[in-house]
Amino acid sequence: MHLPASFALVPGLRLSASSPSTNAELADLAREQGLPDFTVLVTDDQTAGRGRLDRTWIAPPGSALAVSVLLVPASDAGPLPLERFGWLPVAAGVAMIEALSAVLPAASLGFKWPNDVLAGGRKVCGVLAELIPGRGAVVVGAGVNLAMTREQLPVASATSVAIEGGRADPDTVLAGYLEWLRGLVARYLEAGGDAEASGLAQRARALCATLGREVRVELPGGTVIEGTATALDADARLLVRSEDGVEHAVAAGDVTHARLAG
Ligand code: BT5
Repeated sequence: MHLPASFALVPGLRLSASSPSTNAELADLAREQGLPDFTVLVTDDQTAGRGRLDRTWIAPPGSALAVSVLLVPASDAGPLPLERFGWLPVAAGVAMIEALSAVLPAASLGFKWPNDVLAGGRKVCGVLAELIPGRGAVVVGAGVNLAMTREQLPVASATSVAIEGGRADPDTVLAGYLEWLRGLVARYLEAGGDAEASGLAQRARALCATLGREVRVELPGGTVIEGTATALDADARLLVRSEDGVEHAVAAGDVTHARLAG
């Protein structure tokens, strides 16, 4: 892969011909070597990609980018408190949407809370944030389908930049993503982990296709909540108001959007 703009932004970028999982590989390196903040590992051939909750992320070689970024979030006030880490994968989703808007119509892009970037209502990118316990660090991984053809789609709910009619250029998307992610996270930390003050919350709300929708949320334990997604709270949790008027704050779960009427 030829990635001049990405290397110009992140000179230490680690480009791998192949990796089982860029998240797993970067987390191992960080544990062994204590890598600096914003170390980036990229490949276009990920052979054992991970999704959330032991699910798999599948992309044939050359059809998609797998990019993982090590974040060690801290400001003058000290390390970012763990409960504020929830905004980091949201920042990754926002950054990917901003990057993809260089190659696809911005109006077709949005994200399904917490981690699916959608193009034309289908999943073009998934984000997986994995904490490195005891280090105050997190690996934020994103898989984005670029040149993937219809025949290569792993599931019917997926799409790619090429299928949506966009220019599937890895360097444009990667450099845009890294630049946006670095900027969004820096502003978030400068604001002391206050997503409203940094502007991240407003941007996320504007791009979140989940807010205002009727949703079904399956929590990791299997409990299901149905209701209206009303807001993102100060820790990036999704607030869902069920029919009985109770507001539930959801930190992790699988969201299904009900179809819009009409
Ligand atoms: C995710 O999980 O969407 C997170 C995916 C994160 C992948 C990146 S790639 C770089 C880094 N290294 C890793 O090992 N992982 C990260 P989840 O919400 O659990 O969604 C997983 C589900 O998405 C699967 O069960 C499939 O239904 C679907 N899926 C799998 N591959 C896909 C693809 N290429 N495009 C769209 N959907 C896919």
